[in-house]
Amino acid sequence: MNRNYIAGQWLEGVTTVANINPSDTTDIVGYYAQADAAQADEAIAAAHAAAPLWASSTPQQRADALDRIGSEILARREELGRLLSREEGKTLPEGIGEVARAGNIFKFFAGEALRQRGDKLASVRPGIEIEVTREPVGTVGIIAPWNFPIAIPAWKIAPALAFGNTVVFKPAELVPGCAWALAEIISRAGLPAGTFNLVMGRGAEVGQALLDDWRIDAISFTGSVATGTRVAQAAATRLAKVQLEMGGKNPMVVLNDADLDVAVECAVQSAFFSTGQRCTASSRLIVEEGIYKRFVQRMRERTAGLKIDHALATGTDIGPVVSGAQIEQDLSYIAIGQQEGARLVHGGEAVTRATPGHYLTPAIFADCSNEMRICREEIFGPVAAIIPARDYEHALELANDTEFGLATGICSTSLKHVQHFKRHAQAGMVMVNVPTAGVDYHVPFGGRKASSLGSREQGSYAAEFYTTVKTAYVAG
Ligand code: UN1
Repeated sequence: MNRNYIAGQWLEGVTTVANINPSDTTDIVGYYAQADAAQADEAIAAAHAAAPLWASSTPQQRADALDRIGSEILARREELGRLLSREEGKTLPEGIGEVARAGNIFKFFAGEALRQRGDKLASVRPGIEIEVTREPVGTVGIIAPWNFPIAIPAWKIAPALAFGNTVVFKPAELVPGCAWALAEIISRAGLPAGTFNLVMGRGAEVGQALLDDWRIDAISFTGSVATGTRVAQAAATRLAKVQLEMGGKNPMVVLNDADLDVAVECAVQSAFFSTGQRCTASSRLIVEEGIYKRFVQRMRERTAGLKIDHALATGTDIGPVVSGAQIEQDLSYIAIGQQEGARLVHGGEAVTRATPGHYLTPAIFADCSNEMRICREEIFGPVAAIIPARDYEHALELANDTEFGLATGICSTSLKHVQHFKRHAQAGMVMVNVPTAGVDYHVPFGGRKASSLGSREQGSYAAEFYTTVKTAYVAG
């Protein structure tokens, strides 16, 4: 049984849960401790008590610890990638790729710990000098989703530690395996006891404890808009710093002058890979009339050639949906799309394979209207809606007509339209002739509107959330 890590000790939980493989529901990945609110309280107390010591650690200590963590993750990428794919259901190459990303993130923030920034300025008053420096925020509560079981925890935990904060990490209930493996690696990196704590458990209990406790100075959350809104409300009540990454309904615009191969590849990858379970997935494909028929045809052909099977089987392109509840949600949206009058041109069916798992063929809806629920609400599954557009201006209008604003894409060979789109797309990230999903790890990540709240994650921009600025006035 895999235990929680609190104040430098591995502790039993109050209960345990089985971690079930979505590719084969008879396969139990392991049993994991479940903390309750009292144990979350212990973790918060430990992190709070450890904060002054870690805040006064040297940049070298922090860089060394993060570098050690990153090196071990990278060295074990095959093994951890297999664990990730087994518990979450993305394919093995995707699992290994994600683990490598997590390792590289720790390496990047090892460097960031050393690259400190500050300003020294003259005052407007005589004889006074000003210094602007950054200090740790204190203790950070990290609440992660299930769809990137190691990369998202990495891109929150690494900057938190790099900038001198202590951490209480609550992973998603569906993916304790990678969270535990990551915690185990961190536990051997030489951090003082209490600097990093793992509490696995239910959102309603452990997550809520992090939201409500005054000793948690900042909360970084990735998940749904509904939960994110509750996180923001709780943080506002006690004026805690908050950073939210939530949903998307990301558009991919395909213009008449697009390279059709590139456009179809971008669409298929963004919409269906990782089983469409990415907040950066392209779920609305907005296609100009002149290329519309050919695009729909090619998209169907390419999707029909994809192999939907066990995440660990060789040659699988798309693994299962993560859970029974999620496939129910996907299927109910597919039914809604049909009721709304969208034309289902491919897939959308629960299918069986050699092992019992949550297998769903990717669904392509054509002739959609942007007003349909399948074009407005995040489904978080392999469901793509193709929407016809009269011309570029109409496509841009449709792309921006959404409550979300995470990633947006355009496939075109026209410099004029690409430049215009980059400026006028209402999203945090714009992708030109590349998929909307699958981002780099060293540059800012985040969105606008209902997709994000607070400052950006990743890259040097992460410092904004994980530090607080101090302005010192010194008279000589
Ligand atoms: C990616 O597309 O590479 O939950 C990352 C998500 C995002 C991460 C996407 N926060 O899907």
